[in-house]
Amino acid sequence: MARTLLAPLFLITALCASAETGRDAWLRYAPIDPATARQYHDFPAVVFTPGNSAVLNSARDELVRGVHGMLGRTMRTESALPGENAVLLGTIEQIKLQLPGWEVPTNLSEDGWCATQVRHAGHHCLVITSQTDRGVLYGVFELLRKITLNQPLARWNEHQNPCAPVRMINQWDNLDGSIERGYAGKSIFWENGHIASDLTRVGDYARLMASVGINACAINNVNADPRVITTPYLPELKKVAAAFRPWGVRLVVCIDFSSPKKTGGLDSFDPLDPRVQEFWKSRAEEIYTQIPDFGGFVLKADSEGRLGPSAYGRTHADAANVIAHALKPHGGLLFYRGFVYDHHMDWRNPKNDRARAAYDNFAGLDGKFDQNVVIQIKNGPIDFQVREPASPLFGTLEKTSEAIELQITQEYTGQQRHLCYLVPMWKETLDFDLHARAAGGTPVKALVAENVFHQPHGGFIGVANVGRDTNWLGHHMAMANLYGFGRLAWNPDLSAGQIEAEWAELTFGSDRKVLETVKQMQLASWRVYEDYTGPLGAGGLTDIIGVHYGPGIESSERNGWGQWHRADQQGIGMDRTTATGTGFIGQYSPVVAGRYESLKTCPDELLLFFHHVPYGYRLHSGNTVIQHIYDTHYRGAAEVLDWVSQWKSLKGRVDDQRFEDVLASLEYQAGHAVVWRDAVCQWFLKQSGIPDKRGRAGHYTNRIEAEAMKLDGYESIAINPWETASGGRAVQCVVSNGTGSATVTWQGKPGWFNLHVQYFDENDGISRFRVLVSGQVVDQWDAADVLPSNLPNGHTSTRRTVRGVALRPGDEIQIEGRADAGERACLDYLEIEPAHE
Ligand code: GCW
Repeated sequence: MARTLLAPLFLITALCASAETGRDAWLRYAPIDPATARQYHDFPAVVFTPGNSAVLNSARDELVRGVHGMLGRTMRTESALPGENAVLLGTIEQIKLQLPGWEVPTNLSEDGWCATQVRHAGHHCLVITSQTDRGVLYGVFELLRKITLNQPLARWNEHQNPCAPVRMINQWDNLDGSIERGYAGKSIFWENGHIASDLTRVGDYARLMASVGINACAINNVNADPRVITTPYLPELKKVAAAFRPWGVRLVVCIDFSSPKKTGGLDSFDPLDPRVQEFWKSRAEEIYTQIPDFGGFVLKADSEGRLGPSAYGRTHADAANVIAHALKPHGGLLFYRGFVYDHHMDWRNPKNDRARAAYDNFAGLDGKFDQNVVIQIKNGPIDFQVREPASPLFGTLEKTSEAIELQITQEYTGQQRHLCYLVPMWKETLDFDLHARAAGGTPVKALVAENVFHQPHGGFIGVANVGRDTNWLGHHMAMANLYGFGRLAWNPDLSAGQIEAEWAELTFGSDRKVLETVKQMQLASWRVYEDYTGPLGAGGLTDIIGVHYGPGIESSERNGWGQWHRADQQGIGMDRTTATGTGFIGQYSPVVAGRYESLKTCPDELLLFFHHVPYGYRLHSGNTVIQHIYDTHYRGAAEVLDWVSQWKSLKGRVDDQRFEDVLASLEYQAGHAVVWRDAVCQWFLKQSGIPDKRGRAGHYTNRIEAEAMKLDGYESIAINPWETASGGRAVQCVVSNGTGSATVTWQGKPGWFNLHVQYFDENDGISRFRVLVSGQVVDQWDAADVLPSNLPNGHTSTRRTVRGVALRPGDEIQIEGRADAGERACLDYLEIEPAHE
């Protein structure tokens, strides 16, 4: 008997015209072109789901929702096998009961799915099946993706198995609702010390995760608050698990190793103390009583001030195993982070090297970890820098499950204010052959995914840090990284281009010009970001001991954090050779080590990661190191500027809201890329004393320094670090809450010009600026952005462009600033360039 359902809420909301806010991300299900839709004319009108579980219901409802959105048809849902063509969704066992004699035509691993066409009683069935409910859901998402991408379905027979069982997101959310290294607002999980009262966004997030095959999520910071696993919090965690469950996502939490002492009433957290063992056992038991499908724990120990086994002279294996042992009876995993290093290292000792730490700490423990321990290893040996080689630890652990940790949140790559598509970077690591001790190639993707060494729990872990901002990550384009992470975790053989093409069409529709433009920007963006921020594997030149955003070239030196690039007046780079350096290269297998050790074979892009060379050293490209620094920084900044005009050409082809959002981001990025370019070029010019042979670095022909203008109410100040302001200086209002003006008289030719005003938009006030030409206001704005500093520096330096201003000789150009609260309306310079547009 047919079942009549009340129209689900989504159908009602779908009928109301809605703006494209980005909230739906790549699951928009926008109507497809009627001409293309014709190929789906025969798509069944009915969906039948023999089983009845939360996940299968999600699969069914998602199918109805997607088909409704894209094809404008509302599928009927049936509770018995219908006597007409239908889509059948169910596990293999369930489908067998419905279609006697039917056999699944292929081998499926857990979560793998199969789509197949079956004739039954004269009718045609599209069967989507799997061993698990979750796999069926994944198959439905694939079907909907195919419709969005206009791919034929009539003879769709396909199966896919995920490359690895672990496909997990980590969120670094704190219980007070803030997010460590999160750039898109407050936590969707936590507020005021508790789980958020409204978990709608959590359910939506789980849906996004499921759509790309992610099956677990850790919802609190690895710098963990020990309260999370205490009894009062369990009912709260249970609510999150319930919001995740319909989407097949398992809840995982991060723990504090000293919990037995901090919250367990013990005087010790020694992993070998039986009372401590009992503590972990009882925690696990209590959690699993409430949340039977709980995924496990993530542990950051002995790292960046977190307590760990070293407090008792115990090993990481001792620490991991005491907890893994407690989780084992319940099927839980313990993710132990390989990110262990000493952040008080003596920088004066040239043999010290943070890059060595993960290997030095873990390689010797291979074979000592319990089966349900997974070592969670960052892609590179340092810390998510814009360019790093693959961590040698991947190739070394043979008897231990390992997962690669990738950073979706752009901590060191522009914090979602800069467009930077990271999939090409991840692919380089995943495809890199470490020549480990196994037959055949051993690219990182095989080591973590295909279990070359037959370890059971390998996979992928992505640090996402989505927040409450409507579009999840704060920049529409950044969602390609979240999407791409999930797609790679499912199938690391996909190319960066394939993933980008899918994502772009799902996100923006099928307009060829839009797709082509987005593709060019996305695929170039990592290289472009690297171009204007950091050279040749030296790492990012950002403010290492601060917020990791703007330039801060010396911040990495002369401290214990170990992100040294060792740039001085003669040269730059870390000598990590075995011959004369820290010996890090010796952690790689001989083939790889040989390639990096020799200057002849070391690739340019990692030269300064492995070697210290003089500025005049000639790269394989033929350029000298110093000239490469100048050239790439100018090239990178110019490319971002070009993106602005490319994007503008899409007006009318992308919905207004996302068009304007992306345009504003790109314009900001173009300005900040100039800040980066100038900071790096100024600094290296001064250090090396070697001029830019193209005459750009240090010479800004169209620029008038604010401190050189006629000042009234403004005073000249030094900026720290000096390289983050043009000439090291800027001006600020003399009086807080006062006003100032900086004036200059135009002495060039008459014509149309663009005026670039470089000012500092701190987060401790909202100053107001006006630009006047001979008394007429040509622009005004509030400096209302919330950039990560309350000082004038490279984090806050911002560019405002006033386009198409007519200037005649003798015109007075005046910039007025009105200070507010702690922000003194600081100005760096004015740049005047002929308008070509
Ligand atoms: O890169 C560093 C980040 C820290 C982070 C740490 C880690 C959560 O700056 O914010 O701490 O890595 O990965 O543990």
